[in-house]
Parts: sequence; structure tokens; C-alpha cells
Amino acid sequence: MSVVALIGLGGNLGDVRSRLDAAIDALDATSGIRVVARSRFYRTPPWGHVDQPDFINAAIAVETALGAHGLLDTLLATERAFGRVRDGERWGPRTLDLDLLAYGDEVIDDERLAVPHPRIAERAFVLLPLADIAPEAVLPGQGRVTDLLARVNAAECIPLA
Ligand code: A4P
Ligand code: MG
Repeated sequence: MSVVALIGLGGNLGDVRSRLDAAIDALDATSGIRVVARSRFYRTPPWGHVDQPDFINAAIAVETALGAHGLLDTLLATERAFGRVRDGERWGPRTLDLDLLAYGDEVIDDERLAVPHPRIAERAFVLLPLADIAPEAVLPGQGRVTDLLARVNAAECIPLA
């Protein structure tokens, strides 16, 4: 039994592109996870606290035999392995951020996990890479990726060569 999950990646400290590449490879090498699609990289202006460096964002689709919470644990462990230090500042600078955007068509909202990720519809830096890999995906409670993307301002998010 395998489920397709969508994962958002981002960071804005150090050599982010290399780190995102390495994180994607590490996830693909994890038992029970296979990367089946990856987006382009985008340079995106910081959302939330704007007084910090630009981010690089991407998205991947994986087929996974892990449950949603097991997959979240793997994402958190991968963040730690790639040097993420949690200093408690929400929306502050980070080396690697991995968000579970969607897990099949499941809706989960408990103390550890909210899926689909609750803020996708507001975020061009999530929707633009998602539209590369899953334009027709319908996020339960939010809508179709291309429809959501049409409603945000993505003009300042630049695909990298
Ligand atoms: N958690 C609950 N649901 C999820 C989920 N679907 N995916 C819990 C991942 N984690 C989830 O995460 C805190 C806890 O959320 C986790 O331990 C998990 O149990 P965190 O990554 O420490 O929180 P955060 O990232 O500081 O806060 P938040 O609200 O998740 O921030 P985001 O949404 O990750 O945003 N601007 C640009 N341009 N690009 C970016 O990538 N990222 C952020 C951070 C701000 N501005 C940005 C970007
Ligand atoms: Mg996060």
C-alpha cells in the first residue's frame, strides 16, 4: 500500500540549492520513500518576517509506505540532519524547512500534524513549485493547485535555471 505525498522544501541560509538537492536524495534513500517528481527551484521573497534573506523553494512528490506521522518524523529528522536549529523564532531564517503539504487526500488535524498544510493557499512560494509537479491536485478544503495559484501574486518568485 503506498500513498502519494507532496512535500514543500525551503531555506534561506547558506548554499540552499545544494542542501535541498542533498535532502531530496536523502529522502529518496529512506526506506519506504521514493521520490517520483520534483519541481524547479524558485527564488522567493521572504513571507512572514520580511527582514531576512530571500528563500529558495521547491516541491517534491513521493510515494510512501509510511503513515503520515511517520513521514513527518522522517521530515523532522532530515531537517535536523541538515543542520536546522530551532531557535523558536517562527517564520525566521532557516537552513532547511520541510513541510508535509498533502498526504493522499487525507485530512489530519491533531497536535503534531495539520494536513493539508493550512497555509498553502496564501503562499505563492508553495503553489508555484506544486504547480510544476501536481497542477491538477485538489487539496482537501482548499482547492485545485492551479486555481489557488491564479489567486496569489507569484510575480516575484523566479524559477532558477
Ligand atoms: N506541523 C504541523 N503540521 C505540519 C505539516 N503539515 N508539515 C508541526 C510540517 N510540520 C507540521 O514546524 C513546527 C511544527 O509544526 C513541527 O514540529 C510539526 O510538528 P516548524 O517548521 O518549526 O515551524 P515553522 O516552519 O517555524 O512555522 P510554520 O508556520 O510551519 O512556518 P512555515 O509554514 O514552515 O513557514 N518565505 C518564503 N519565501 N519561503 C519559505 O519557505 N518559510 C517560512 C516558514 C516563512 N517564510 C517563507 C518560507
Ligand atoms: Mg515548517
